[in-house]
Amino acid sequence: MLRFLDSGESHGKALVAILEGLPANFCLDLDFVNNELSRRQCGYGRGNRMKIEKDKAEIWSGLRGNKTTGNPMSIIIFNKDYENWKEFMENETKDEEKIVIPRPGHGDLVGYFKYNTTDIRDTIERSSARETAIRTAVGAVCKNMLLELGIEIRSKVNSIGPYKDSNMDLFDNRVYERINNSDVRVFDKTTEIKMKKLIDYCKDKGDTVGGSIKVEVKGVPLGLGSYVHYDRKLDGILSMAIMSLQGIKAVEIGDILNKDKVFGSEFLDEMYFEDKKLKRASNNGGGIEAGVSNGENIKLTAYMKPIPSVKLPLQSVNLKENTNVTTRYERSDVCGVVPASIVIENIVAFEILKEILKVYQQDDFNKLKCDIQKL
Ligand code: EPS
Repeated sequence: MLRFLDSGESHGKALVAILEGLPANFCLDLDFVNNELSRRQCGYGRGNRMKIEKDKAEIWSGLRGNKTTGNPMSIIIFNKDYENWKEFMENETKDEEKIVIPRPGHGDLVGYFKYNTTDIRDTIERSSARETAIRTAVGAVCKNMLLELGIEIRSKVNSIGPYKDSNMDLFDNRVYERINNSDVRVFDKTTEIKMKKLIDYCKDKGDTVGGSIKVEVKGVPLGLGSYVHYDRKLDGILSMAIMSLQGIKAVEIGDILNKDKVFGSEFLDEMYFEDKKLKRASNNGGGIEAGVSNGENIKLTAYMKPIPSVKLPLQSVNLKENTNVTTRYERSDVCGVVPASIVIENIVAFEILKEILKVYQQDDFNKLKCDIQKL
């Protein structure tokens, strides 16, 4: 089974992961992985941390040359900012420097009580979205493999604050090029201007803003997931994985929130044969029926709340003194929706490859490729 564990603190030496269960004999393109890492670092609304880091993945095992061996793969990304935090990270915090005021919406309060810490910094270091760098690297290895199997994952920003982009075909290359060249990953230029103005406004005011992301997967074979048990349903597996991304509060599969398609007769994806090929009149179900991929594109929308580190003081508490106070400021991004779009592509890549390997059970990439090509 394909699985991974990752570790590392936001300002620690490095982020690391062990990815196990990859088939052997796949030629990995490390530049592809590093390109995903730099895509994750981009986007309007990023904070100053991204000026410090230039994320690069090193692969320390699981490859010979650039070929996978079937051995567990270890991936490492060094944190450049560690140099600035070294003293701090290697020593216990002095009492007067301990963080005891939680930010509403972050892991601060729950971490403080759950792990019985005296310093919220212990929680911040791991709950930080910095962890998404290593998760992106893991997913990018899978995404690279999926591309070789003819499966492609694309994404765009759907909305930031109240502004919504047009619903475009992500697999139209001209459309996608424009989205990839947009600082906020949208198609409409006027929407882009409005979104950027909103982010500037938030930055000046000391506030943050959320939004939503559309992801689509093309080329997924019919039959991933299963309806026989609750924990094998592909829609559940994908939404759990996306939900685990920092800040995501809802996941939509297909087009269920579309108020124009209320009735079954409007929403359901009718079938017909054309030139002996089974076709669908629509894809409102998002490519998954009864927890199983049906061969149509998988369509997902993820909804992200505003980042909890706001400069504007919010009402909070001092957990050491049991008093009412206002929050302290922690460096952060203004808007995390653009990087989340890239992270989600890679989270989905890991889950889709995992499900493919469950169905096709091949340890050799070439055999896996033959199986998929036969379909
Ligand atoms: C992030 C690194 C973090 C944050 C951000 C994402 O770095 P630092 O805490 O040093 O500024 O900028 O994390 C959050 C928004 C968060 O709430 O934790 C990154 O690498 O993407």
